[in-house]
Amino acid sequence: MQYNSTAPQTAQNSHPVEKGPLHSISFSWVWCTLSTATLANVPKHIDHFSKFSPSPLSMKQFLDFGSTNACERTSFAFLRQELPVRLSNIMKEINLLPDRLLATSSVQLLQTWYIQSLMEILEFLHKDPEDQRVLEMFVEVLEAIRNRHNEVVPTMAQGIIEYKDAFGQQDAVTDHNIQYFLDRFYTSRISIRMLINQHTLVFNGNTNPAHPNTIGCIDSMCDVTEVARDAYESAKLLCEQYYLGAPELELRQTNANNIREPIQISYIPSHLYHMLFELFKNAMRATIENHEASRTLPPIKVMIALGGEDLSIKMSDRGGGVPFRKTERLFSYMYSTAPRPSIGDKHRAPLAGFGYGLPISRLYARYFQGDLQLYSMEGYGTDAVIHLKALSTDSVERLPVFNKSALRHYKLSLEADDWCIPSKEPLDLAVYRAAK
Ligand code: W6P
Repeated sequence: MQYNSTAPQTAQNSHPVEKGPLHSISFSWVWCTLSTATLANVPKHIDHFSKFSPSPLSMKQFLDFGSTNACERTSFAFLRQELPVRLSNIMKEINLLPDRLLATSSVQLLQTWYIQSLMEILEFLHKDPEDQRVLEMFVEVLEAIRNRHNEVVPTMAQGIIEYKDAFGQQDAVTDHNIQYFLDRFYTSRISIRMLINQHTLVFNGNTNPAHPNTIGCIDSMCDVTEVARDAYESAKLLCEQYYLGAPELELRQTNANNIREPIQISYIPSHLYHMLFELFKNAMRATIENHEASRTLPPIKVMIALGGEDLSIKMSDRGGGVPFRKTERLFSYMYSTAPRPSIGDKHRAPLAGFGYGLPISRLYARYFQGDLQLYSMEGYGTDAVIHLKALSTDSVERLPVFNKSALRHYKLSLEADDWCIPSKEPLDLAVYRAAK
């Protein structure tokens, strides 16, 4: 089974809400592909559309839209408003990044992509939804936009590297701000690609005969166990290539609703696969590196449980674990941004982590109101748990919105901590005894 991302759309109105102060974007030579008149209006458009809050869609809305009365015109009318809203909201936040990060060529390039894509969608605001050629052109433009943004994650990572190289490891506040921004930025990207994928897949007329329950990139009967086995097999191949062996998989499951039924939920198989593949790679690497001396490898144990509200997946390894103090780092973009291996770098393990794999997997889980958490016991192993919503009515997009409260996060400055700093020196109690 292939796990290509997909996504649909639904009709909903966005409601204008009061937002924080407006920030104009700065111009740069890289935007020379757009006409002067268009360029001059960019900040105006961003200001306008960022005043709307994104409209989160539920899994059920995505599914309804793609199935029964799928209406391309309605989808088109929704997207030509909603995509500019989501793009403009995050463009406002890009502009709040530290000046020295904003000024890197990577972030500048990335901004040109966002501006170009925004302007291309705005072209459709005056076009007639009843015209079939308009609808066809829209699909083509969306596909071009998706391709334009393919390299956003490594490009942004490159910007962070340039920033780190120039200014050294940053303080905790910068680190926090970058974490806050990237979580929102990548979530926004996931959601925009979801919308684009659903529209282009649903209205290109090609249903997948192997998966009749698939609507765009959503499988209304996504078999979680099957995806877990697939992810295990791919990670195992990589692992065997590099380490000449791989831990076994022990998979158990329980369906509390009906013990005989397979575990199926409405979900995006590619998102689930992405998360599980990432967790398997980490678990395998930890297991092998922790058992180099022994001849047997402890298996990776996966437990899948479906309840009335949650679908939970726990993956347990005996890879020696991570000290509690360091577990947060596994999700830190700043901390895990290392220069990309040059082409032909044979020394880099294919399983080498942690990169952006874990933080982005957590974003996938959170995107539909789930989560991904790590519980590690140093000296023993790690449990990684994915919680997803079992009901399609609970699976609603979790989207960032640019407002006053978001703005406040970026304006946080370095203040004294409100918790004491533990002294490294032992307290000299004799001083107190003498004072009595
Ligand atoms: C480890 C570190 C880690 C991260 C994610 C998943 C599993 C594991 N195991 O030792």
